[in-house]
Amino acid sequence: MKNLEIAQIFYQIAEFIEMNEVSFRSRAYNKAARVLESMEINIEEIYNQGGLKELKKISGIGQATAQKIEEFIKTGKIKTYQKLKKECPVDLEKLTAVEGLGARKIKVLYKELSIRNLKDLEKAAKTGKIGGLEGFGQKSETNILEAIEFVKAGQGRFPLGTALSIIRQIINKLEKLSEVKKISSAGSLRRMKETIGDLDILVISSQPKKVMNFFVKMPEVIKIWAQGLTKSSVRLKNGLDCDLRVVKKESFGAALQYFTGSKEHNILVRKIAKKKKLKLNEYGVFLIKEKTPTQGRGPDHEMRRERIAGKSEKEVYNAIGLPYIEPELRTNTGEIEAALNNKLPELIGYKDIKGETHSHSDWSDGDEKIEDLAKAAKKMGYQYIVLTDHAGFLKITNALDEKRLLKQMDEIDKINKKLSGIKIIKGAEVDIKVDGSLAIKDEVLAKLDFVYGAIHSKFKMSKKDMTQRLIRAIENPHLDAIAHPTGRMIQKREEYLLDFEQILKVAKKNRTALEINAHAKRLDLKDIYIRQAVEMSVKMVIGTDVHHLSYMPMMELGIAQARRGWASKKDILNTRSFIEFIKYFK
Ligand code: DGT
Ligand code: CA
Ligand code: CA
Repeated sequence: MKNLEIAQIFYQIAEFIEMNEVSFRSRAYNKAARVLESMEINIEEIYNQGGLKELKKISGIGQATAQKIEEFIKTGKIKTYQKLKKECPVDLEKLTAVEGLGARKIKVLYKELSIRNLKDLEKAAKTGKIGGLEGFGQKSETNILEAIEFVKAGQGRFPLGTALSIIRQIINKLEKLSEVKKISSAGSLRRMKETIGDLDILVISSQPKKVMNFFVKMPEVIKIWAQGLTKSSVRLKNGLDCDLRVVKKESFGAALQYFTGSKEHNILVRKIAKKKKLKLNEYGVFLIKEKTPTQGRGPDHEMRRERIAGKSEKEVYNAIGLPYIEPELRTNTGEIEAALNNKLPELIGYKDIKGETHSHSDWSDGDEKIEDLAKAAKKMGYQYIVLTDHAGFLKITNALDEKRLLKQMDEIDKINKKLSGIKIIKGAEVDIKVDGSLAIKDEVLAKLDFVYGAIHSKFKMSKKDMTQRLIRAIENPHLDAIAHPTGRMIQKREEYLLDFEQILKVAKKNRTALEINAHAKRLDLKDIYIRQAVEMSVKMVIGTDVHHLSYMPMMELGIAQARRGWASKKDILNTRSFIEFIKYFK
């Protein structure tokens, strides 16, 4: 639970440091934050077991960051952070949420225009004061205004990755109570939606009072909105709300169906039940029988209800004449029609992935050695990992040029000889230049087994030009896949303008795959695009964009994304074995 809080503080310390001195010291905090953010294990447990020493053993955590973690666990705060925050004249947290604004630019804005917060920033951008400042181009103002709108729109919702690790820790605790007979998440989180408004949990228990008491007293609860025997609602430390509902065994499936939503899906499902003269609610599916007039006179005197389903979700769906519908599909975008016609897709499963397709080592901007990446991939149960260090011209990613790429290929050969049970595939993530050409020469690209093309510069282009840029890249015979194809960052940066259908057509013709980037901050492609790709039989790969070992488990988020886009195993190329994968891209 504390992992995310500490990560958040570390990110901010990094910004504060940069604001003050623009030093490399901030890197250590960013790195540690990234590790904490994606760690599955509770950092507090690690500390309790082995103290400072154990903390420092975690790759990416050093002396300074370990000490701060210790301080936070012991005292609930980090003094350095509080001091920096107090000294800092601006609301750095809010301002850095605006895409394109980092500590350096914020410093300029403060010095020149006394901008302290979002409101100041919006005003300055609207009155045209920012354009001429150092480091700000002509279009900065419109970009800033758009970005502010984007930040405002996303407020109050949490990224799925964050919400998942929080709910798992809560479910873990509740599950251990002997009073809890069964437990499940529900709501948008169970549907694996990209962003989560609040958490919903259902349990079966015959002692709801005890369960609810435990729930509202958990240390991560900062506010109790409501406490009852069937529903309690709390706010957690990180600002997320959580609802817990206790239901009866015979209603569990019906409640799960109801509280998983989506609301739109439920409305349609209920209509279908109605047509069959059935009543569906959170307690079950009921047959409604007319009573004879002599049979009593209560409020429901002419109706009599008989429960025909409710225990499991499957039972509920089946009772109204539908097959079970996976939660990720429950959006009322055609899934019920498909279910009625027996045309539901057989979704890719969470265990179907056989290799990581997107990884960066310390040769470019990753934190890990190639060998360690391979070992971690093996631990994930994969057969292969594609090493795709940045290649091209981007300095901030420490991109490889042709010479270093060739050297790296030799290195991979050596490591592959040494390792067993895992294969490193030679790849690269090559910058796509403004004109659509690739930043690495063809003869070197030809030596690679897998080439991602990616747009990392000049995002603001007209739809026509950007589409043309990508098409030209796709038409390069050495390019195998487009990485994070739309460029969006969740709650941070909107996708660039693109004629996506056109891209799909050209991709199909050239047998070029599209990546579903599984990184929690990207999830790019979006579900609607995945569905279009599936319909047009354009193949995809899922990659987590590993920069640190802790990214690898984010594969789950990418698979969820694929499932919400109706993708089957056959649509996703890294469900294939090593040999089949290599063969496809030959
Ligand atoms: P969120 O929390 O905004 O990310 O989205 P959900 O889907 O988790 O929504 P939430 O937490 O308000 O409610 C959980 C589920 O309960 C929702 O997906 C469907 C069901 N539900 C809630 N309110 C209604 C309602 O007024 N009508 C229907 N049919 N279902 C509802
Ligand atoms: Ca919810
Ligand atoms: Ca809720």
